[in-house]
Amino acid sequence: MKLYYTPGACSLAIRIVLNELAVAYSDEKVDLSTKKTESGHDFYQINPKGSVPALQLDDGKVLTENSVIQQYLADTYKNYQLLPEIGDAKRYQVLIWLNYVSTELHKGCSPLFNPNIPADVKTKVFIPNLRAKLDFVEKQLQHTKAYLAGSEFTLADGYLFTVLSWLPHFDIDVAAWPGLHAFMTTLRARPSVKQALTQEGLA
Ligand SMILES: N[C@@H](CCC(=O)N[C@@H](CS)C(=O)NCC(=O)O)C(=O)O
Repeated sequence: MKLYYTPGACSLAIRIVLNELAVAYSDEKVDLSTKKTESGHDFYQINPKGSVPALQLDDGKVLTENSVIQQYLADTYKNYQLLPEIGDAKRYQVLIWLNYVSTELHKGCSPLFNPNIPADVKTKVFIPNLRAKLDFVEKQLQHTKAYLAGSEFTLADGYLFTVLSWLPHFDIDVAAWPGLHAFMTTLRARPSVKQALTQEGLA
């Protein structure tokens, strides 16, 4: 397997899962501004959407879409802690949070990275919107006292860690939410996360 990634981007969530599974994989960096891979290939030939993550399987097929790649990995390697098996009601709690991180938090951050959106629109619209969603996640973490879907680390948590790690770019201090702050401290100490940060030069 080969992970196409950009350091610190949402592809970090896939690397955390790969590290949790302790499976062998290679990786290649993608420059999102030029859409070139580190070895000089046109990234659009690998993922026509031009976005990371992309996971190339050993048979050459390429999987895209972060939460789908995560489900593929957990299901393929039968890691029922990361994602409980079909038929287990807990699976859907994990998927609810995985989807929430993807569609509300990750995509709530995307406009804040967009240099074409005026600063006052970000301040008046997108930042308050994101803060409200972080308030919601804070309530959940206060409730579980641990991870998004309960007392066990699941797929949704590595993805949440990845998205929360972007907050300093928007001058949002995670310390304002005690549950999120504690979550970040716990995750930073987790071997799969530590390894991922080192692999991407972010430790
Ligand atoms: N729908 C995709 C979106 C992934 C995404 O937004 N990736 C960002 C990096 S975090 C990216 O590659 N942006 C550059 C672009 O889309 O051109 C997914 O869920 O995997």
